[in-house]
Amino acid sequence: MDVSLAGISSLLSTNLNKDELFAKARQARFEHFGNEVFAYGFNYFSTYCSNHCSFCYYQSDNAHTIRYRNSTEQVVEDARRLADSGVHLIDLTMGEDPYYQQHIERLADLIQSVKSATGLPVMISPGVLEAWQLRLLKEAGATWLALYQETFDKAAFERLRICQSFEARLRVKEEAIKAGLLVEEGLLTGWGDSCEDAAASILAINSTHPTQVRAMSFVPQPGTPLESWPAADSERELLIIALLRLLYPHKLIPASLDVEGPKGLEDRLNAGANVITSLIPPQSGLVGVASRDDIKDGGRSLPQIQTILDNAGLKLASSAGYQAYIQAALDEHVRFGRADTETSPTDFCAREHAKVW
Ligand code: SAM
Ligand code: MD0
Ligand code: SF4
Repeated sequence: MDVSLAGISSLLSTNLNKDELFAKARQARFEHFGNEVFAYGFNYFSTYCSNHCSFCYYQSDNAHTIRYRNSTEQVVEDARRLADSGVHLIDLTMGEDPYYQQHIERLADLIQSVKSATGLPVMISPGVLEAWQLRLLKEAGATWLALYQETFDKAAFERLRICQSFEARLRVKEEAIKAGLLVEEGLLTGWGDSCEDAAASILAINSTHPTQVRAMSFVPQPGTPLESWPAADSERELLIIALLRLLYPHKLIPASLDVEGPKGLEDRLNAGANVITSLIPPQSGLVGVASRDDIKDGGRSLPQIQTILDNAGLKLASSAGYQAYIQAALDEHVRFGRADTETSPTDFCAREHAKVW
């Protein structure tokens, strides 16, 4: 495969022999993971956000948005339901909600409560945080930070993530790894990005040392500047998933239920994805990020998607298998000197003080 910018860009633009590309991606997944996949429970526990991302339903200017902030009891109850359904991880996602961002101990308490109630690894998607906050959340029990750059083109980033810093968002991921967290990196596609834009981001995505990499197709949202934009053709997302698999065969790559729901799952698995994400407990009142469909009726629950896994010849990995994978990834960060060992938040802050006083 020609992995130059031109080569990847032309693969995306012509999608020639896409079935052959998908078959190669499935083979690469099999060589690293056999026929096993992982499943992530999703808990969007606060839809308050102070940001203005042009693509996002939860941006602070959107008067249409259903705003809620679930109680700790509710979050723990939903996490328990997800854990009982057999997921490998709980993903706690929020808008950049000042209630949590300005009182980070509240998020730390929430992580601790979910961790002790489920015993599962916890991914947090809190937006941009300071290094000391990341260390506090790691100490509270978080394993992952999910923070998607969307695009590695700075000018495009600034059109998508209005008034946000491209560099700051990159830096947070570096600090997260230093703090001992794993990172999930992500691309948004179908917002007007060219094949060359997408190819450049596919090649740049590994620069933040992510252990998990994703692509999501843009879904226009009511009440946002891009509401009248055409919905992305998910074909591009499938090609990106396959290319990510071939370029980074040992990484975790999501098939998100949050773009097309269960009906889009088989295609994403057949493109080489190995993590089903955005599983949401039915009747929980929880929402997705891009799609709010298929939730109430339980369409985004593990029992509902079991047939799709069977058809794809795939099965859920064991919890121990998932734990072993993430531990190996954490060990790799230490081995390559990316993660500080044994630095507590207070030691870290003392060290930062010493630098400036
Ligand atoms: N507030 C946190 C943040 O921005 O990182 C977490 C919220 S959510 C997980 C954020 C991600 O969802 C975005 O980075 C984007 O990749 C994805 N997303 C948001 N709106 C979307 C949309 N309309 N279509 C597709 N993906 C979307
Ligand atoms: C998903 N809806 O996995 C979720 C969300 C955030 N860490 C994840 C984008 O697709
Ligand atoms: Fe807020 Fe995140 Fe949505 Fe941006 S993507 S508006 S930061 S919830």
